[in-house]
Amino acid sequence: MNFHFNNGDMEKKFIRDVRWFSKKLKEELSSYINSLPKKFKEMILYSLFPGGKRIRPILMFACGEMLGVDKEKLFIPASSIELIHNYSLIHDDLPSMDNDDYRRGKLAVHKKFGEANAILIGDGLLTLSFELLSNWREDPKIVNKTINLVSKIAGFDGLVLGQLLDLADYSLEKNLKRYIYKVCENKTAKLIKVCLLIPGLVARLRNEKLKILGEIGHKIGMLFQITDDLIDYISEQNKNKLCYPKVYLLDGTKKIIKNLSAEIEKTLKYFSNSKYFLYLVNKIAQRTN
Ligand code: GRG
Repeated sequence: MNFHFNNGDMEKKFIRDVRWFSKKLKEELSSYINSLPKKFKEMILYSLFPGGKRIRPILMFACGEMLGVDKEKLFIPASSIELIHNYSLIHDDLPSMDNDDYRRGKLAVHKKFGEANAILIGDGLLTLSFELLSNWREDPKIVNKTINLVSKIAGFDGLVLGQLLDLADYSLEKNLKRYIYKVCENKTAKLIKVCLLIPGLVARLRNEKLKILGEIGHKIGMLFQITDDLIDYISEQNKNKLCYPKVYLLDGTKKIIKNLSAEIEKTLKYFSNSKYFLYLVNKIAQRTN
């Protein structure tokens, strides 16, 4: 990718946005959880703060910037997506799923507070994400469309399907490449795609442009997961896990990453003011952790 702007400034903007989002999320949540017993509040806050990279909400804001939608307007759906993402990680770490003891450099929620609490905190975050959306002060048609999209990708047309496929035997889907694509698309890409579709809806894009945005979102989502597979593979984590480098080998995987990045950059020509967005895409493609 070619960069004609100062990456340092873009990184500062990214860090500012992450801080802005995290602070505002904590404030927003307080009205929903303040009356809970201290122990329960502690578990919720532990699972969300300081949090991870916050790449999904920031991608949503950067996409909004491209379309002339202020990030304030997108704060509620961005929070909703971040809660769903965090719920999925809490459940993914459970002994019955990936059985991971650590997440983001600290004990996984089930290790810190016990398995039953981790299941319940995950369930609570998932339902809270929809409560937030239902309280979003936006055109009711856009709110309704967003709830419809988000509920689909959180369930059997997205995360849950991806996780079911991931836990199942890959012989379910005879073709190995097709199987790994489906896992990646459902487990990761669809949630990221929605992060672009929501600003598109708020900006009232016409269907053709919304479709292009969806395609970019899908490719960024695939790019994110394939890069994640590559990082895990190189660091020899999850050695037995089926992943892109296992199927396409290292060179093949790097080529897929390169091609996806180039295709995204090319399609971005349909949008103006895409500097920050492009910076994030590049950050995803080149990340090492
Ligand atoms: C429905 C329980 C359930 C799970 C759905 C999303 C998912 C399937 C499982 C989560 C585990 C996982 C490896 C998902 C793939 C997407 C991914 C790489 C998640 C990690 O996202 P980051 O790197 O996390 O954005 P941070 O910590 O930065 O927020």
